[in-house]
Amino acid sequence: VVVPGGQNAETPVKSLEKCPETSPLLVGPLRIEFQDPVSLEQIKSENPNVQQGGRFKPKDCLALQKVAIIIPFRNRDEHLKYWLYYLHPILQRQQLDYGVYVINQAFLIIHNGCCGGAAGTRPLLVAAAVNVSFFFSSFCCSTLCLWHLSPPGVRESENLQDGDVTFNRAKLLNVGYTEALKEYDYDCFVFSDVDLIPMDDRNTYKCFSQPRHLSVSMDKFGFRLPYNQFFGGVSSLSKEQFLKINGFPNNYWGWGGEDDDIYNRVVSRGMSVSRPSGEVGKCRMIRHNRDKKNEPNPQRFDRINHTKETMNKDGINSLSYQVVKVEKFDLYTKITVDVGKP
Ligand code: UDH
Repeated sequence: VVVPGGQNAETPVKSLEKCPETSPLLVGPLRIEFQDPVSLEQIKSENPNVQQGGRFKPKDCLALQKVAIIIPFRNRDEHLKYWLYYLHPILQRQQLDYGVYVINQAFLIIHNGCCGGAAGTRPLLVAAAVNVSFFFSSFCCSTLCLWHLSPPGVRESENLQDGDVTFNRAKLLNVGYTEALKEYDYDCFVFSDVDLIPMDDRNTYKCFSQPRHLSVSMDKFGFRLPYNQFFGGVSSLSKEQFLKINGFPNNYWGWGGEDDDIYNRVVSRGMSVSRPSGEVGKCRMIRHNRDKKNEPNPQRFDRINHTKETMNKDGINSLSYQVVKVEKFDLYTKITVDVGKP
């Protein structure tokens, strides 16, 4: 297809053809291991076509989908390096127009008088943070003290704390969906744990006519589905599918249950879960100990019994959070957010 309007009026530009349904660049099974350390410099130099913020689109064809990859995150930098090392080459071979968004959970404490700067006149703004603010007022200068001006003439400090509040995976994924859409017109969202790596590049990180579960045969579970309704690890939903289920629940604090709630949402809206074959869906998980402040959520069993009643009011329509920082790194965009506490 030739369209007018190239570099000058006489030079027509060849418009891009759509990429094929199955990328010709795929190689199939991959060797995945976590013995040797990898560095961000190495990953960057091996992926010269990845743009700042972890963006890529194929040069020779028009990608079929615009995919935002959303990773819930806190204190897993080693895992993230392996994820970037393995996934960037795979996603490029899959000919996707994609961006990588790491949604980092932090807890923002705002108070004044920190770091010896001009003391503000406003009282402590975040009452919930008082119990830890004493600790931070002693250490903030050497840790994570951000300065900003607000309102005019009043200088406040904001302390970021990253470990003391219970983790909330599903809420971070809702944040990722919302923030990615502010940046680009994504039509597909892949939600991936930071420690899961596909072992076959035919497991395409894109969306399908039904919500998709991609991490179907994890080494951790003996390369089998642990149970039929399992929807944890890596999944994809189109924008339309995501909105049909009102996004994900915001009130699962701690480990477990939120993936089952998402499964219930999908089914209760008349959709089903699509999956690759067990062979193509093989993946490795980076072994790790249980994280601090991500203990099993004792309320999860009760909550997943009530998804149908709760999903209309708890989801993307009730999401609230505060963006603390957006950082554009070479290989990914890191969005640090305060999602509150239980
Ligand atoms: N995560 C962090 N930091 C934390 C906790 C969790 O980054 O402190 C993120 C990370 O992306 C991780 C994901 O949340 O990969 C899931 O947490 P996890 O790795 O502790 O979960 P786990 O490996 O679960 O235990 C994988 C299968 C869950 C089966 C659930 C059955 N319903």
